[in-house]
Amino acid sequence: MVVLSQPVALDNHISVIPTYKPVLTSQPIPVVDLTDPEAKTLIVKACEEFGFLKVVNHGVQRGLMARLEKETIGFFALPQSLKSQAGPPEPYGYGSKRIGPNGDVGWIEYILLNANPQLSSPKTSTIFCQTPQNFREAVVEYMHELKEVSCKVLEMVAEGLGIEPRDTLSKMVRDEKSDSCLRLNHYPTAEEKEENMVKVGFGEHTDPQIISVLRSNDTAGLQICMKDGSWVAVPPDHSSFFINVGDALQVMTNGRFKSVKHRVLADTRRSRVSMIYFGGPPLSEKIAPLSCLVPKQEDWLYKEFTWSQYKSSAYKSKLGDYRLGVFEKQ
Ligand code: GA4
Repeated sequence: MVVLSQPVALDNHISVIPTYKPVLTSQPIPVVDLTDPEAKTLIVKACEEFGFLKVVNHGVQRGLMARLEKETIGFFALPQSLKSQAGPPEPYGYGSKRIGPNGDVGWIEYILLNANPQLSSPKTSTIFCQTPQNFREAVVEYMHELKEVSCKVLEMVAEGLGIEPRDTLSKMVRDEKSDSCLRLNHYPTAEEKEENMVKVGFGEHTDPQIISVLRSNDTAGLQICMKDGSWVAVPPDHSSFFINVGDALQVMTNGRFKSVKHRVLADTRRSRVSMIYFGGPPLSEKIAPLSCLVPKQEDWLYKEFTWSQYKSSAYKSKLGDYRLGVFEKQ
């Protein structure tokens, strides 16, 4: 367990951080051992039922996970003036409280980095080059490993769904032009103001990409939304990864997998750090239901779009919006 002791660096003048009275149900989160011969079937089942699962025996060294966590804590402990030089996020860079360009806020500071140096703007590259060397090295190594985890899971999904070839999904993330990114979040502790009210760290949303792979320290906060609309708290586990189905995978499976709505509520005693790898396709990739799953176009629930079109539309939306609506067929 890591307790961050640095003073809270978030500016306090945004007084509109939403608070929430959590109403939770309990439900076990599916756990899949990636070395289990049945893993592909279990992953598909979890993606259909929850759009979410935890994976163990994923092959990433604990040492690397711990190193990135330590470097991330070190980064957020830098003086505010230094961190602010790496912002504002457009969308890459350092951000505090403001999430996205359309007025969403949360009890959070973060840095968002593009995993593909070719897609980084000169500003983002400069920002990254100015971060501490140990931090940079841990980030680069972690992104490499997480791309492998994402691709491994996507290949199991393809096998489990009978999609051929088995790299149909993973090759989009492995592509040298893949638009994948890494988000490092720091949720400072939040004092309880009113009884049972907690601050929202990151409001409810779905992830736009194909797959997200999340790891956090041992502080709680992540919650996922069930099909019936109830919320379930995900117990933290710093040695495992949590997989989210993203909007693009929902489309490619024609809605068989649902991108999971999730949120993070701030803990009142401990700060939380999380690192999420978002596996995305190249900007020019056409996203549509896979014809091997849904051969007849009249059965497609979504229109075809490019990842670039989806991203532009996503960046015009608010965090909690249902972004796939405009791409649904009538
Ligand atoms: C949610 C998932 C990822 O964190 C993210 C977020 C992005 C951002 O913070 O820049 C978005 C959000 C996320 C969805 C809608 C748009 C874009 C903020 C926002 C309001 C990096 C992503 O890809 O989409």
